Amino acid sequence: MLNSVEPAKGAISAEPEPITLDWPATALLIIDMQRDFMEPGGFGETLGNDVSQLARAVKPIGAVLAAARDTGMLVIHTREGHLPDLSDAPPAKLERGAPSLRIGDPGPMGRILIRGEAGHDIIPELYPLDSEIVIDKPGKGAFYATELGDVLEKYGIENLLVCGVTTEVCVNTTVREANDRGYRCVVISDGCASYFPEFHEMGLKMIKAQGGIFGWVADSAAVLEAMKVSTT
Ligand code: TIU
Repeated sequence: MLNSVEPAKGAISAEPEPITLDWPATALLIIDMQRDFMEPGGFGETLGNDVSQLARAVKPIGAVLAAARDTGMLVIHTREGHLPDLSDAPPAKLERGAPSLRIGDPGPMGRILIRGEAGHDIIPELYPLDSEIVIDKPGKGAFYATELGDVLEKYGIENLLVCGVTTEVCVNTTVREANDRGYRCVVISDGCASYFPEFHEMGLKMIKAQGGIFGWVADSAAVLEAMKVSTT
């Protein structure tokens, strides 16, 4: 190939450049694959969104999750949501916009974006195993007001494979938080989705631009190939 460097064996073919990860120091971080965002009647739809836009991320995430489980990689799932008394929900979030239902209102899957309700839980296809870590977060970023930083330190994690929804909101916010804390983030492009396809595309571009200003972007096939080569 002209003007291109062959990636090292086991490297992920990523943009802006291939990256080789120390796999024991790598975790899979799956952001907010909750019924509230993915299914009709949840928080995402109350904001006026077409939730069917997010379905495309489920299969690629499922494939990487299966590989991570096979290799014993640390798997962390996050969920955005609030305590039933809304004490962790700032008025600025509760009052925002003109949704059809507000956070805490009763909906078809229970109270909107409230911990413990059916809509708050993770979709069955990607449901966490008992051995996996679930981080409940009140904000868009997974580090804000959570134990995520302590968990990553405890397990000696330096690198994150990041996927989930939505690309430009909770995925991007979390990647920016992680990048400032010194983690190398590889965002799985087809394992993320947005209600707005153009925001998905730009959200990924923002991460990998300027030499990877926030991290790297690779598709699930590239991540799976590197995981396979590294463990065989
Ligand atoms: N609305 C939207 O695109 N996303 C969120 O509110 N939260 C997450 O991205 N999880």
